[in-house]
Amino acid sequence: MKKNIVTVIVLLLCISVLAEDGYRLWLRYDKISDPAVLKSYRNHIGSIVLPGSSATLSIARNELQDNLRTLLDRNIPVVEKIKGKSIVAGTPASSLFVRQFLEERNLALGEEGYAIYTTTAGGKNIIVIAAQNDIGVLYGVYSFLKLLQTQQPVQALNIKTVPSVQRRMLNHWDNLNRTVERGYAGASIWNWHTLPDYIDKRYIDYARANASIGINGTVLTNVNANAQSLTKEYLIKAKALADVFRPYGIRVYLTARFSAPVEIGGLTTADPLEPEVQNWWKEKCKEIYSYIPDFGGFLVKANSEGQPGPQTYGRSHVEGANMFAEALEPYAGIVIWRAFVYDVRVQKKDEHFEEGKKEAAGESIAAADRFKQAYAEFKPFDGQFRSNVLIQVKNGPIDFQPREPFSPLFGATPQTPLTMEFQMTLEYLGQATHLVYEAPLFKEVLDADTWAKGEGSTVARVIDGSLFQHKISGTAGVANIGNERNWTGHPFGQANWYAFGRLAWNDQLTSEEIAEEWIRQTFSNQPDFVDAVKKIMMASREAVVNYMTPLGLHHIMGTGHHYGPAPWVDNGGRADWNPVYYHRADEKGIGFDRTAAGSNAIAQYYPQVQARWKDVNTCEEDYLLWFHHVSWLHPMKSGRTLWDELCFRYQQGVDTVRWMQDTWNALQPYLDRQQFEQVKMLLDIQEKEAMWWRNACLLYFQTFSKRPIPDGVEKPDHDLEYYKNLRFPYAPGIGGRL
Ligand code: BDP
Repeated sequence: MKKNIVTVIVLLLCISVLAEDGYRLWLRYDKISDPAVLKSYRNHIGSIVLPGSSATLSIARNELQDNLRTLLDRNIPVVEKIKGKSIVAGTPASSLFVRQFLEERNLALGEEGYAIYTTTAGGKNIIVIAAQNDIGVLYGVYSFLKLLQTQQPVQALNIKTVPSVQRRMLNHWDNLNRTVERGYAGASIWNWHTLPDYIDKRYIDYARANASIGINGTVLTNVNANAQSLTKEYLIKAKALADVFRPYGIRVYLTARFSAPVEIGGLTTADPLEPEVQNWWKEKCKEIYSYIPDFGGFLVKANSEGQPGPQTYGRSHVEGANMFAEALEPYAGIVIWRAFVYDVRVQKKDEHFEEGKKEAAGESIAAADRFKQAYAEFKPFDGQFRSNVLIQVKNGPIDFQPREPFSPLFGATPQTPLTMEFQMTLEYLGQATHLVYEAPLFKEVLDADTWAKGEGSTVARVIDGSLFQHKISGTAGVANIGNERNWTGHPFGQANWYAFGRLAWNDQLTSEEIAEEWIRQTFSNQPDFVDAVKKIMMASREAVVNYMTPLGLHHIMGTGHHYGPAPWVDNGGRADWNPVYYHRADEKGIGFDRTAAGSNAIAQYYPQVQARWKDVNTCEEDYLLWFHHVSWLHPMKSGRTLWDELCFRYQQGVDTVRWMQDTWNALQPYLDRQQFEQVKMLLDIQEKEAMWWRNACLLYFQTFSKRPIPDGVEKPDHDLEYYKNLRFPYAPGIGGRL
């Protein structure tokens, strides 16, 4: 009996060790499951020739050897001499063969690009992974391993790829006490307390994961910055991380608190025009570069949501940003200055409510509209920033909503390079409990045409610098990473990290292609499984739009924590923190009039873009309530009234989640129990919350529309008061606010 119990315990332990807990991300490299594919790989891969002793080349060699061993279930020796079936990898400096190969083909691979070709050496077939620099070799190695993991043919390779954007960065909103602003996946992975002496294995695994998708920068600290991170003590800690990341091609950046010269420097002012302040930052940069010679630069949130900035001293964003730029210039560092700003004049709630009241009385239309602020503040400065300044713009004009029109700043500043800011942490899209694949959101924005220089002036071309011929380019994603075992809380959160990196490297990839790569590496190559999961992922973004904010509704989430529906909230600290400010529902209709008759925010777009949205009768329905206050009885394309359509969209969102649940449940045979159960439980929460969103929003909006919920839409199971009374004092993600 006792023996049996022991056996059971041992078995359970083995299962739990073997269980797929998500830690390995998309870098699993398990044995190729398809015997025919495995055989073909074994026939084509016989040895590794990867000379060179740099840290990066050593990593590349080890990655290749270690992972080929598990993928092919046999040892692939590292040798010096090229033979048939060799994989030859290197740069012109590390390998004569690669030098000749690149010279013959004249491939332009730039600083970080790589080529993977099937070619011949001495009449024998070999595979070459070639790059100009060591980091390109490492990228090429990960890319080659991906081909194997996704079971692609390797007989006739001719891949050549260079990144779309230069600075491909994660932004961590991590605080020094390990809380994470808008973090839903545990504590910060940076353990500042034990740095610099203790190097957590996670730091290395983090670097590997990022390098495998081409991410080459990380901002370690929250945009709501803490000056302490710039003290010597913390710089030494940051240096330890930079040392770990460097061989993986990843540079470290820090957020700079504008008032740091006062807070940690003992000065009485942080005025950017004061020589002593300028000097303080120059000395600080000198110090930083003495620890981290390849430090990327500063990310700055200034004069936004209470953060100090140049306006605190009567100076402009240009004066502030250029002060940092000058201090960083000798070291080739850059300043990434955020455009997520609020006009200081909009700080008093009463002003807004006064405007709102006037508007309701038909006296005047409120010109104030948070939508317009970033453009209004930054467009006039175009051409005035120093050449190492990038302006970082959130994808939409408000704040990471399930769907936003692209920010009108994209295309509006021909002389100023702009960085994209996406958010993987899903603050407003179900956080880490909803399955939402963001690549379609990213693509929708990147592919949008700004018309800045005629047709084809896409946001992607603004960002990659090609539209206006900028010398620097960048893209950033607010990380969804924490110390949860599987890194992102929701196992599918990993797909958003992955998709961000892949699109930063190649903005031409489709959402489907990226999903497929990720699924095959993360779960399984079984075609039926891949197809089904891809369908779930591709449907998920539209689902969240429908059950949260259909038809162009936005920012109607619970104030503060942004968890759950709260369209009724009207007592937030600032008018534009209130859902009622955004949906403007009344007896006549719903939506924010941003046409010439309203706030006229639409005028910030080029005329061809305005044409997409300016007429209530032809406006794309996905954006309708972003730009128009629309009658409840307005006829929609479906033939329904706006009210009925709204109800149907909410229901459709719920129905899609149920379809996702059914589809997932049918996939159980393909999955490890833990993987299956985890996602199943989360989808159950998602369904519950989708119903909550539908019920709460429809009941509330019905108090204005005064119309019945149409047949075919499930009736709410509680009354409006019930939903209004729900409280979430411990909702995640805000604990770390400074
Ligand atoms: C909002 C978040 C807030 C961030 C802010 C920002 O709610 O926590 O500090 O954006 O981007 O989305 O600065």
